[in-house]
Amino acid sequence: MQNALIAMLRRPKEAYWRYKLQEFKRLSIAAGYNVVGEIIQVKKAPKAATLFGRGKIEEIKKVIEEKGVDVLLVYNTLKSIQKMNLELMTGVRVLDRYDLTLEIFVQNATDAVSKLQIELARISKEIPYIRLITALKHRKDRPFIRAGGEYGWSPKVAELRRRMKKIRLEIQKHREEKIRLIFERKEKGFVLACITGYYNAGKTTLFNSLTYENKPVSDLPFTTLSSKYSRLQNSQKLLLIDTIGFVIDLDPRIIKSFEINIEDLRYSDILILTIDASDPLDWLQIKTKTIMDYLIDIGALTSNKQILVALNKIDLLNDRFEIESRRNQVEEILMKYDLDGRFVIIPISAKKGINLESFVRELLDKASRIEVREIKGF
Ligand SMILES: Nc1nc2c(ncn2[C@@H]2O[C@H](COP(=O)(O)OP(=O)(O)O)[C@@H](O)[C@H]2O)c(=O)[nH]1
Ligand SMILES: [Mg+2]
Repeated sequence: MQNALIAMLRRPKEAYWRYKLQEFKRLSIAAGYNVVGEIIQVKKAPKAATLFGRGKIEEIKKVIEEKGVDVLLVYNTLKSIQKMNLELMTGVRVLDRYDLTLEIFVQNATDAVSKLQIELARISKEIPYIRLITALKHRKDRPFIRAGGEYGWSPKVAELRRRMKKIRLEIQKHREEKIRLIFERKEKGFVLACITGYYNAGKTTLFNSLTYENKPVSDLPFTTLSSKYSRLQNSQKLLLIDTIGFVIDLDPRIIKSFEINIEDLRYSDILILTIDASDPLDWLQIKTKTIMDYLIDIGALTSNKQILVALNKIDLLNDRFEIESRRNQVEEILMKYDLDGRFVIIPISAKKGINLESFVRELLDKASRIEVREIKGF
């Protein structure tokens, strides 16, 4: 196992950075690293060429030497020049959160489409890096000629661009097929209920306990990459879908490269928003807001969508009052979104099987409303 040092640059007034750091640590572990330390720099603005300041880099170098670090994991998203300089200065491999997320994806991807999507995300990050290296090389070869755009070209980049184009076409084909399948299911009379939420909220646990499935469950991010489908127990019509989980500060480029999985969220009739009720209150609030904004961004919160909130892991709360208080907090946040009464919050424990009957009752109730609507032709 490789030793990793985590480094983060945060603004003086940055909120929730402790949780973010904690989450980044989970990502690092999920990618298979042994985290040997963390270094944080508090700074108003990052250094253009190195992100961290000179003194901080010296400190990082010292830890790398002392603890036998193989790779530096940087919380922030690095520009190509920053990544290159940090690698040169520290002598170890440098990954930012984008690279790290992709590493986990690579390890967990089982199907061809996920693999293609990952390759695309990889190449789009690799191109500016290669262009930078090429430009610098030219500058060294011909010190009196200024490096201009003309040096940005390299046969490798051209090849990657061709590959990108090919992958895009391929993904587009898969995507059209996927959308066709979704509509075919709808025409057959299925109601689609898509489980969404943060990683570790208990989405897959809920999916397993409502179906006859036994999909892998884990407390690490991105265990579930491609969507899984299964019928609700004792139901002919309700199809449950388990989807990829969200993490905080998710790079929009990564969301975009996982476009195919997002179609499930867009076209489902019901969204089951799974929330970990055992999180500290402020973290629960920011996560709930963030996911609502993501859902709006990707076009999943259309006006016809029914929302069922699974306030999960209530077995970890102290008493009914605490459950009620969490429920009120979530309700308060959701009231700010223009959902006019299209949501219900049900406290449950997916793992312990608490309150699942009422959850299923609500789910079927929502499903029946969708059927009525469709028959009436709305
Ligand atoms: N205590 C408790 N743990 C749960 C509950 N639901 C899920 N978990 C645990 O939370 C972790 C993440 O579960 P998983 O279903 O993989 O979450 P996902 O990432 O949202 O799919 C696992 O360790 C589960 O055993 C619950 O209701 N109560
Ligand atoms: Mg899962």
